[in-house]
Amino acid sequence: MNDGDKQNGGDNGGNNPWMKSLLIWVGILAALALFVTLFDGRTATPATGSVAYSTFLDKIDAGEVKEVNLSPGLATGTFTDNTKFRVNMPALTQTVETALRKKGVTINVRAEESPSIWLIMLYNSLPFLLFLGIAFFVLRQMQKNSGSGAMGFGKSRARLLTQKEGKVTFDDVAGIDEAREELQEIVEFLKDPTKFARLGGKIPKGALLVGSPGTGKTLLARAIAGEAGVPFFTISGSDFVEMFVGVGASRVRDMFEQAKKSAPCIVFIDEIDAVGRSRGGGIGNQNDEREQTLNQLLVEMDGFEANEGIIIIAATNRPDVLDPALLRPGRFDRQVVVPTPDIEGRVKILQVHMRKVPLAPDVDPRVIARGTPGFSGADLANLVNEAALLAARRGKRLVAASEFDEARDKVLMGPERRSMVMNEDEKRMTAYHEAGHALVFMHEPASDPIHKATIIPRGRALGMVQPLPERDSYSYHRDKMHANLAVSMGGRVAEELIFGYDKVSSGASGDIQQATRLARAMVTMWGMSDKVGPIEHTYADDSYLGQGGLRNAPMSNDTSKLIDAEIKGLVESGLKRARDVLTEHVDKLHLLANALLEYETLTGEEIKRLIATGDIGREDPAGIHKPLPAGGTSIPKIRRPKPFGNPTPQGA
Ligand code: NHX
Ligand code: ZN
Repeated sequence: MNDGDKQNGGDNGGNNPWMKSLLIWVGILAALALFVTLFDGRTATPATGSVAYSTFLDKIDAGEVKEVNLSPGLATGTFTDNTKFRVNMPALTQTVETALRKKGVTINVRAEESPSIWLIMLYNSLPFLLFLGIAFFVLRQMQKNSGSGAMGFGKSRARLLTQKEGKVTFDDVAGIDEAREELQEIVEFLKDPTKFARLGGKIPKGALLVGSPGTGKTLLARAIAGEAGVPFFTISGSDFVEMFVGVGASRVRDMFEQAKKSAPCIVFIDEIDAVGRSRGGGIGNQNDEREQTLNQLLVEMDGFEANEGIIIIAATNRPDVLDPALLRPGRFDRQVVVPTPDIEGRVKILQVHMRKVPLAPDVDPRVIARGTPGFSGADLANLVNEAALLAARRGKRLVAASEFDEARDKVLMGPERRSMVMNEDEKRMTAYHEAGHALVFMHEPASDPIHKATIIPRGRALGMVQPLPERDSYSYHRDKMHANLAVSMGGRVAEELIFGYDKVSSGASGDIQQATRLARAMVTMWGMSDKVGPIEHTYADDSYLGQGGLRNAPMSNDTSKLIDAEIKGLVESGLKRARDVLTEHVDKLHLLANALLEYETLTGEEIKRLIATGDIGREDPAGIHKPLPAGGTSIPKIRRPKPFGNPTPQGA
């Protein structure tokens, strides 16, 4: 599903030249200020022809001064030999004047040179102008950032999606059939409101799409608009939130006004939790503002008549934090869960995205879907894109299964680290560790089949064995749990068996963590320990199921000890099962480890064949898989039975 192509409206400023000219003007003003300061007569010092005051006095007494022009602080004039002079004067000029009078020198007095009134005004208003300029600049910037520059502060930033901006229909929405059907009804309402009104039915005012990120909420909303053929306004909850109290509320008001003008229409509010959080939490400005915005939203939703033809669709991935008032009938009275797709859903989603990609014949969407449990629509879109990019980089014309495989590993675990320097001993250790996992897999019928085993480092792991579940499983049984405990321990046991007690490595930490979590969940959540009984002790963290969160239940010391003992017992029973298998089949362990050292990656089928016949049955044993060229693994062209697996290093 092609989620997240939210539209960006047309406004992208376009006012840069304007901004530039403003900057230029500010610059000119600053230069002018400097100029005026520099050339102001009062601060200038006379340079040429200047004489000392004492010399000037001597010249007067000697009768050598012909004419003097007096101005405050300065005297200029000519001596009797017709040379010009300039002299700085003290404030009191009385003595000089008396002396000059005595000698009969012509005295001109010049009024203080006053700059023009305009210059003074300019000079005095410069700081103010500068400030004004900057304020203007900042304001414009703010307005621009707040979306449509032409509009005011309190205007809604809802954008109208028109048909030509990539029309989406329900055909583009795959893998979430229930959600789609639920919303198809809304399309019916919009197409023929009277049909429902006639029987006294009220068209719902709002629907809330609830689902994890990337599951296709936005896409679904756009599909409704595309199908109904009505205007579709889209806005994000965070668009309402502003620093200033009241702005958000006024935006809500404006948005509804806009919507009413183009009714029937759909208003889509993405990430509504940004405004719709439960009220009354903290204190402060930010909170006041959000509350007012939310109140306004509630008021507006109550305000329009049900048959006016405006339907509000909101999306969130946190329905738990929403204010209960929003969920009341008459507002968002329909909640549509958009789940992460199941295996069938993933197949359909992959098919949608693969439409645009030239595929090699060995690509089977179902196989990819099997290997990607928990992927959302957006994750799958990303996977297809990564595979296409990879194929392009390898210079291929078609995107093959090997590219999808590599893309998936890359998305889940990071890129391969072929450049990682590993010495022979480390390689051998890794090979035996993975061979240990693989061999236990083969001898535990309840475990998933193997997709592949590899000793090519990727992400944090030096090597891994990937299982490939046949289907998404919704329940998980005791036999499989025990099998997985044994499989997890297989790596560690193989290390110990081959290299000795003292040579066991630290690398099994991931395996140990996985086994411990599984065992803890078995004891404290699933009632799989006879001694503890079917009692929930959710003191344990339940991250094994990916739900996170730590809850506390009171528990006695004895219970706590018992639980720990039972967990230990379970993990150790896995250890024993692994040890039994690997001791009995050491020959196969060597065989597998050596094959891994030689080929680096083996498929599940190859491992099976190797154990059964002593040969992996590869068409070109020396070719395709030998020291690989930069660019990555190419999986050999044999029929691959059960490719792909899940993200954990060894599986379990
Ligand atoms: C290290 N890494 O840290 C090196 C680089 C024992 C052959 N010194 O069990 O790679 O030792 O079956 C999830 C994913 C720990 C959790 C990766 C926890 C990696 C992986 C450390 C193989 N395969 N261990 C494994 C491994 C290591 C580690 C993880 C994890 C090794 C083992 C990592
Ligand atoms: Zn391991």
